[in-house]
Amino acid sequence: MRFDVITLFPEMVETAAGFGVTGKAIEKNHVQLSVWNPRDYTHDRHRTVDDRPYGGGPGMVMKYQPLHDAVLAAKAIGSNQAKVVYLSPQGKPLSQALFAEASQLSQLILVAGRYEGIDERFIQLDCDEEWSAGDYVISGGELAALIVIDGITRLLPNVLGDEESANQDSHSDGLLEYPQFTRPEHVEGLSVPKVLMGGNHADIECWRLKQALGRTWQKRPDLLEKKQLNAEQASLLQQFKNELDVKGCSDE
Ligand code: 4GY
Repeated sequence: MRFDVITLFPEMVETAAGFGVTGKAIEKNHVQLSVWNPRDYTHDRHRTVDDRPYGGGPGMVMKYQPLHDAVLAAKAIGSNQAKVVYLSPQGKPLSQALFAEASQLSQLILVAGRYEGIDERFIQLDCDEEWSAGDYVISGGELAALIVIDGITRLLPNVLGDEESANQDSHSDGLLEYPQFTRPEHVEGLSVPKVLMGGNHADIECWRLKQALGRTWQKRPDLLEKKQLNAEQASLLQQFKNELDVKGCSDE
């Protein structure tokens, strides 16, 4: 899969993507990443990429033509089935499901805006979709584009090692992760749950599922409401709640 990012800050995207899982995936050619600076597609002496908003108001707006020509350049390099996505708070919220679907694409062109935004006609004419990293405002689309690149890259074949991807399967199922512990056994009077210290793998699996259900119920009840629990899951969640009641009783 190839990613192309249209950005006024190409080094920001290339540098950040060069670390960790995405960095390795690029190194090993599981993904290609190219960055395209709209400034390189201007024709005036000042390499102007922005202009004042029609109708007045504060700030500047990114001009259509440099963005359009940057997208054309990115399209010319890939196959002819590129999807063009503009990152903005007005887009469809990012999700694991959106990443899974996008991981089937051969080319994803991500457009990172700056200033007060971009000319609306570029969104209308050149973009297939608009995606949002969340209901907040950041200073430019680059960080959102990096989230997308990271989230999709880790789903591509052979990118994660065996150990990492096994974990992926069992918990991309709409539940939060179970808690993790490593040495030492005791930290500031807090010890590791006993079940994890023994080698009973069935008990450990059961405990982890119970924790995943319990934490999702505690921290993200909205996720549980969307999910239909099977009999085992419902029973484990009930156990989690019962155990909380017992521990919370001052006589225990
Ligand atoms: N949230 N999700 C987001 C954003 C701000 C274009 C400059 C977001 O994706 N992008 O907050 N972007 C950008 C939008 C103009 C500011």
